[in-house]
Amino acid sequence: MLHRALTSHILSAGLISLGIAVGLVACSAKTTGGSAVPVIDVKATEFLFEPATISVNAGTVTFHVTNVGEAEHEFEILEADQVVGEIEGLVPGLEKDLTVSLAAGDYTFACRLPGHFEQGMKGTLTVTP
Ligand SMILES: [Cu+2]
Repeated sequence: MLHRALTSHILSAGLISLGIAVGLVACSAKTTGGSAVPVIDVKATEFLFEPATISVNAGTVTFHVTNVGEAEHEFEILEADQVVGEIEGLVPGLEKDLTVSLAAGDYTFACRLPGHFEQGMKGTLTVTP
């Protein structure tokens, strides 16, 4: 009798802590403030971005962009032809953060300095709900 009661107590305690763990994971993935903002590292060089394809969850995202090239670049996030956020004046060696709040949808990112976009400084950004 005692053994049976103890077992069911342990079992329900296990289920409760599992529920808490799942809740925490779901929560941190959706958090829009605090320290849980995902950081995406992007490298800019002549004449491309690495990676050129990025996928993130909707919400607040920080893009940490480093110019590893030898020319000045910029990093613009666009939804159709609307600029959602940008980093300008990214001289060689400089790294800058851009934090934006993104709704689900298809975006592009680009360096629109003369000739750069045309030579391949662009990428696609997919934001999933
Ligand atoms: Cu550029």
